[in-house]
Amino acid sequence: MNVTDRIYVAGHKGLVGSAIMRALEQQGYSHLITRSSSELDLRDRQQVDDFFETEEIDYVFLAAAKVGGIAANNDYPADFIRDNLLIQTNVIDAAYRAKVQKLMFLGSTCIYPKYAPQPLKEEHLLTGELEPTNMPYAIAKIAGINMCQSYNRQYGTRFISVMPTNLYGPGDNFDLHTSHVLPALIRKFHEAKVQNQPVVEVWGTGNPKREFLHSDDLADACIYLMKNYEDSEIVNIGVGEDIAIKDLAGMIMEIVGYQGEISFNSSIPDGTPRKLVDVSKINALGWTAQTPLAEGLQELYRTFQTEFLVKQ
Ligand code: GFB
Repeated sequence: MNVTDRIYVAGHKGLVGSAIMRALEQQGYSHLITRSSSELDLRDRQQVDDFFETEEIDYVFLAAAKVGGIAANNDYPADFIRDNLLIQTNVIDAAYRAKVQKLMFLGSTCIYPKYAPQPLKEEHLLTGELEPTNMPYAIAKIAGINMCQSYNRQYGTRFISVMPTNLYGPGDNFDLHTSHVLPALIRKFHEAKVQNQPVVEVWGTGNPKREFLHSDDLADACIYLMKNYEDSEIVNIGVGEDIAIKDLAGMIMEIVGYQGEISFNSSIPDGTPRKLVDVSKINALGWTAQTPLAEGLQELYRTFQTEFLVKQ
């Protein structure tokens, strides 16, 4: 990938896409192509075909997707499977027909089987039952990975797929119903502090474990793999360490400076018990995550204050 190549970042306003944009800009890439969803509806095949026909794109980061936390996945299953299947099918197929040099598809570690052995190795995909709360999302993402592999096999394309662990960073979603756990807890503890609430509710039992990767680290890994990885097999992107939700709540409580109590609402699902990724493959390829969780959480709290609170 040369600095003058024409690079399309699909989903450039999202958590992942915006991080990839920042990293590409910093590294001097000068032909970045973007479209907002109002300019180009990726669910519309004709619009996507017209866009690829006119733009002469060399590289694609396919970071456009409908995403959300455990509640959003559970409540909007039809939207998650339909929108993701449409977006990825349209973009992958148009990229093939427009002869782009290379495309990266973003999977997720939440599409591994619910009870896969830990740490999750790339070969564990499709070896067991999925987590019910996000099965529609997982089935769409698995279809996307298989579509890239099938196109490579039949058409000789260079489409690669990566499996990021749970992400956080600038541009995160702080909506309490649709967000992931990190932004949700930052907002809940902050609001409880300023409103002097005695108790903060954390969903589930607090026992599930999750691994968290800063979106800037993910972007760095994606660009690194776009330049250095050619295989059809998926690659995990993570830090290789996880934390129980109850310990995470304790860390966030301290960062925010909240001094009340935590209550666990076990009537809300825990989701997958654990999804620690095995990062030995990406480490062996020459990439390692850099941002420690404590540092990233402090930054996310600042992001919440500067990006979210000021708009309230
Ligand atoms: O981040 P999260 O929504 O996504 O939840 P998943 C992680 C864990 O935190 C779950 C618990 O066990 C939640 O029950 N949790 C505790 C909370 N308090 C809260 C809260 O206030 N808000 C939220 N959201 N969670 C998603 C998938 O699963 O992971 C998506 O559903 C996606 O498809 C994403 O791939 C990476 O890790 O459970």
